[in-house]
Amino acid sequence: MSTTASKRGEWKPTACILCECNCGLEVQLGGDDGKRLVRFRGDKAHPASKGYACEKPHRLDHYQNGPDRLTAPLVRQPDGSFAEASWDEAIALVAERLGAIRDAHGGESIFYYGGGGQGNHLPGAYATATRRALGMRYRSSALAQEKTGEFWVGHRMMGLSTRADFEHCEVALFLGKNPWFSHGIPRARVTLKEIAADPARTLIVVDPRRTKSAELADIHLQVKPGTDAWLLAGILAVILEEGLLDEAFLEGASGLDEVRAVLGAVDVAAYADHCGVPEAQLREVARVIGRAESFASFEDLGVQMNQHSTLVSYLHKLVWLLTGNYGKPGAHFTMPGLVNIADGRSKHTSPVTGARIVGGMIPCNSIADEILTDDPKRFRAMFVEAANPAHSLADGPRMREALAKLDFVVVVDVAMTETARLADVVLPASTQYEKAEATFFNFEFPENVFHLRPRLLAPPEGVLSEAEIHARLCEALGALEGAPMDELREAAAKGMAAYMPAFAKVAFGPQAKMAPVILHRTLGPALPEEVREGAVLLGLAVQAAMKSPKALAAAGFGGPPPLAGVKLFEAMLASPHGLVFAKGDWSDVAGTVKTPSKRIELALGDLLEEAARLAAGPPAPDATYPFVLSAGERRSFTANTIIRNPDWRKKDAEGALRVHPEDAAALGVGTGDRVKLTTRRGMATVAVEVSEAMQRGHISLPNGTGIGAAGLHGGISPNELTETAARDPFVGTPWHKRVPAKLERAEA
Ligand SMILES: Nc1nc2c(c(=O)[nH]1)N[C@H]1C(S)=C(S)[C@@H](COP(=O)(O)OP(=O)(O)OC[C@H]3O[C@@H](n4cnc5c(=O)[nH]c(N)nc54)[C@H](O)[C@@H]3O)O[C@H]1N2
Ligand SMILES: Nc1nc2c(c(=O)[nH]1)N[C@H]1C(S)=C(S)[C@@H](COP(=O)(O)OP(=O)(O)OC[C@H]3O[C@@H](n4cnc5c(=O)[nH]c(N)nc54)[C@H](O)[C@@H]3O)O[C@H]1N2
Ligand code: SF4
Ligand SMILES: [Mo]
Repeated sequence: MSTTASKRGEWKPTACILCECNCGLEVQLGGDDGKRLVRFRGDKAHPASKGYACEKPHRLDHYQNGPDRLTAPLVRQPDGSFAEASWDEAIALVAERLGAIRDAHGGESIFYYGGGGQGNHLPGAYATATRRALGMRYRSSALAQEKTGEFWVGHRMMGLSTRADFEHCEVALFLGKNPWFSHGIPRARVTLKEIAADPARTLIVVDPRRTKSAELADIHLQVKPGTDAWLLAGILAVILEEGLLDEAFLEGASGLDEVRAVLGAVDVAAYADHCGVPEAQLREVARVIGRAESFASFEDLGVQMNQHSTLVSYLHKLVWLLTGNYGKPGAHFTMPGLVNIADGRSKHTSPVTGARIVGGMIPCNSIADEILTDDPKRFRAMFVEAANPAHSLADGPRMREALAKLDFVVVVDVAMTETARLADVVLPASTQYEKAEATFFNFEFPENVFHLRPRLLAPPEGVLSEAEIHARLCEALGALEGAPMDELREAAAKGMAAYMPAFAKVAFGPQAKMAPVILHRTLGPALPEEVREGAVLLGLAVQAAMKSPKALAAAGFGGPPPLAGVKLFEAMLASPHGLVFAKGDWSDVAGTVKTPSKRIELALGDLLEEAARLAAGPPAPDATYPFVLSAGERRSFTANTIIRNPDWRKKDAEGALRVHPEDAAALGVGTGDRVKLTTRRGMATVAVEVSEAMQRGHISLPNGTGIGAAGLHGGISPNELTETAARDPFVGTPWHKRVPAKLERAEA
């Protein structure tokens, strides 16, 4: 009998999938069919969230039982419509078409996008097998429109990526981040309130808006939009000028003189003026940071999707490095993740436009350029999984044109999304509550947490997990031929002691690249149904044991790597509330720098050159488009496009445009009135919300709106207004927070 069948009223452990925190939840199933998610509570047994949850997960049933659900594979017909197909037909068609494109143009002409969103990263792990089976070389995901600049800078300065310990810091800073609504750190609201309430601790928020996080803060630096580079350069100049450096810490770093040559020369008063922050306040913040026992800092979209994004990531790191805030409690750390999701290495460029690839990802803003060209190296096909690029990438119309030009597009999703509607084949996936799921956002320290969530429900007829989809694709492509599948299955039935040696032969043989689907096919059937899709974790657990033996041993997973890995794997399967898989030690982090020189590299020549150019001041505003539009604010009821039913938004159903009272008055509009919003790329009519939180000249639209089969219900789609050319010169990240815009009163 399936243990998925549950008694009514029983609390079942799972997690929220609406932001990267993936707080542990307990859920009760109900409704007429017992398939509704009816009651929720934070899971106290979850080692990271410890019972915490915000208001959003109470509406997760809108995801599980949402509109636009896909229930059968769909195949595009000659007349342009979709027809349902059997799985055998659909898989055969995808394998045949992608196989033919590979044979004609090489696997590098097939582009992979997605692999996981806020709650699901196992598809990405299984997809590696399909990518290898087809010889696919290029891929990307949403990370390459937000985090690649930060990763790249971290890699060059320290050889690694970092996060910060807000739980224990004396001074906390949020730069272009509104954690009250967007979270991003464990138990965000509790942590923010704790810092704010403690007179010995200081909360600093840098945001042009007076956000809820800014209201809580001890110091709100209300910068002019897009001017954070001047603010940070000014803070660094004060740190250098007033000797707020941590000299002992900097003995392990190189390049201070080069940094001083550029940033020591900054005119602090002029830079304060450029960013709109009073000089005295800027100086005070430099001192508060420089004198703090510990300082934790977090940058997010407000700066990462803005002018100077990579430069800001660099200057931001310099602030906490010059003040010695790495490798001690309350400061920054690096953690032993299961998968290096924050990989900042850059070895290659994109095939057509030569865009810098970071962590293996092509900049999202370059994707359309790699397709809409006659260059023979262009992408010919795209495999999209658990992502909605037709909606989420800059310049929606151009992205749609690019998708239309491709010879073949396959989309794997739970819902009929804006992207799926443009596909040749749509493959319906089970939801994150109908299969085992997990994420690889394992950013906690010193106790690093992993949560394999058992499925809550059996999937409906006609949909499959990504594990199964990729296994079938690899089989159809002939990529599993010669693999000892029967032998492995028999070994799995006997237990891990028999399976491991049999699997080791595969792992070191020619079939190694198919390991994810081999695990699914052979180990999967031996696992409990609720956690079956976790089979791929065996490989990752063994790799983690090889990479971070000390941290795993400290969490109870010691011994030789294969044994430690199996122990960890079995614990993952048996921990429906999540587990601590690695325990770090601050004294180890202190010495951890992975640059070739084993020293922290403070001076990055290209970025110092860019910093020197700040002296010219901000660009003059565009007279035609006098407003700065931030296109994609996180609000109480936004969650990317994960929830497609607009009814889930209790407030702000339309996703109003927030406008300063004086700007609204000048236009003669009030809350609820409609305005015509025009950018260089597009035009939309949108409802206004007059908001004291805005500053003059700055307007803000939510993200994740403007979706649904019936057209644009639930607000407007922000990327109808953005353009791909507005991007960072180093890693191509979009400048969505700084879209030049014009506002007019809409005719009634
Ligand atoms: N509720 C909710 N939470 C989410 C999500 C969601 O959709 N809804 N999405 C998740 C995802 S995918 C991500 S990446 C994170 C993003 O999380 P955040 O980055 O925190 O989210 P945003 O609201 O997009 O941007 C943060 C702030 O940047 C400010 N900002 C705009 N321009 C500037 C500027 O020039 N300088 C500075 N310093 N700040 C500026 C905005 O006013 C805004 O308050 O949120 C995650 N959490
Ligand atoms: N203008 C503007 N654009 C933005 C942003 C902005 O602030 N402004 N924010 C950007 C950011 S930070 C991000 S992260 C992106 C997010 O954009 P995307 O990465 O494109 O993804 P999501 O909107 O999170 O949608 C995830 C998709 O996964 C599907 N899905 C859910 N569960 C499953 C599952 O179990 N299996 C499969 N196969 N599919 C599933 C959902 O139906 C949805 O289609 O948007 C970006 N776009
Ligand atoms: S903080 Fe994020 S993961 Fe946690 S409950 Fe809220 S939306 Fe869900
Ligand atoms: Mo994101």
